[in-house]
Amino acid sequence: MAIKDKEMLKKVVENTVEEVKITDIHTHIYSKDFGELLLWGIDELLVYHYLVAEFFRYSSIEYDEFFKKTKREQADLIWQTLFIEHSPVSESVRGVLTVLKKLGLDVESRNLDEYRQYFDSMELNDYIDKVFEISGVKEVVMTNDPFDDKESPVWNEIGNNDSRFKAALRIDPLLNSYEDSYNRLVEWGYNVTKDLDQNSIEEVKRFLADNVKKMDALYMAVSLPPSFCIPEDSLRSRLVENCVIPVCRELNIPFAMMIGVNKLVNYKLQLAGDSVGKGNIRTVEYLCNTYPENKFMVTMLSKENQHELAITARKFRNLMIFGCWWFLNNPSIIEEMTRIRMETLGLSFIPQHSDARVLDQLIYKWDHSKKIISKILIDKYSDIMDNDWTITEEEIKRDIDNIFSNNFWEFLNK
Ligand code: HDL
Ligand code: ZN
Repeated sequence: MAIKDKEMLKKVVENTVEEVKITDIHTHIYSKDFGELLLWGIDELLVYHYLVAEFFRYSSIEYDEFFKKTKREQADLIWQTLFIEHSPVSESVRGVLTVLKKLGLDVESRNLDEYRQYFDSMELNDYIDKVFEISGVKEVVMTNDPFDDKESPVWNEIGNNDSRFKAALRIDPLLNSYEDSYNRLVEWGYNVTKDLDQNSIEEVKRFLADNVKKMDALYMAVSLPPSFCIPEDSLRSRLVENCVIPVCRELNIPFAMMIGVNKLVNYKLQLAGDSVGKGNIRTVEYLCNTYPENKFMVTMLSKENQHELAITARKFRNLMIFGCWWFLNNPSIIEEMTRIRMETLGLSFIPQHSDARVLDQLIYKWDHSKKIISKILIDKYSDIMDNDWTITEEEIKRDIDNIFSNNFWEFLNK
């Protein structure tokens, strides 16, 4: 049915975005099969590394004294500092309130123990269903690391039995510290050497293919420093061009590069200790140009990389850009990035992923982003209506299904 006026437009876009079934293409959550690796509940929400970093801005407690505390004790400290002693206005802190409100809890009570009782009463299978239902997420892609000693036994003994959880093969240790990780491959029966001779190249390819098949991984992924550069005289450059690219092409899966992480600038903050740096867009250009038969998914961590990344996506149809990653996942930046992308690429990109580390975060990360994306879509449809373009409800649903899910699956199946 044709959209008659701007009031109808607003209602249709907001309702359609509210109802859309989302494919969340990058998360750190796990299906129930992975046991304690699946984090959920109020204390995990409170000790999320985004809140830990913010907590230390107010607290003079020694880092290791904090990390020695139990999660509950850490959560108590964070609740008192970031919610009670200071108003919870930052994105990840207010996100906790969004989760509580969407779950129907009494946010006004500020009663942490009451919230704990609610989560303690939850049965995990039912709670996973509830979180997917409230957030509108239909499926998530996990981050699956064969070098993780807690995760790999699950793949070897149980496997993933929840079809809502898809796999992605994460290879940071292989690409970013081969000199340390190669001996793990030797342990696992891959005949590789530290200097990555030709036989090692073939063995690394076998390792990659074996793991993609074991996990049924949808793509291969790696996070990379701002200095990431190809071609260059380095093990990482050789591994990407001689191992990752050929195996991804052979298996017809994308290679996802997440560029711009400065690891552990403050190691005492542990997971919260990473920072950001501007990446080199020339390397993205080089890979997309040199390997036209390969598919690349790219997200960059620096705000300063976003316009050139969008322009690069205009040059290479084998490049799919995605998400407002990590330090960019703030309303002011999501709005700017999504407007740049929609004005530059139309609807041929993936606007968001949650990066959720705690199951319940799906609720707030998607609630917050859907509101912003709705607003931008209304503006863009309104602009074309001003040019007498008649848009229909069906076309709006088609577009929204595309950016929240189909663009990903169609890119995989190209
Ligand atoms: O490397 C990554 O996938 C990042 O998302 C890191 O896991 C980071 O710690 C994070 O959780 N960002 O949201
Ligand atoms: Zn991540």
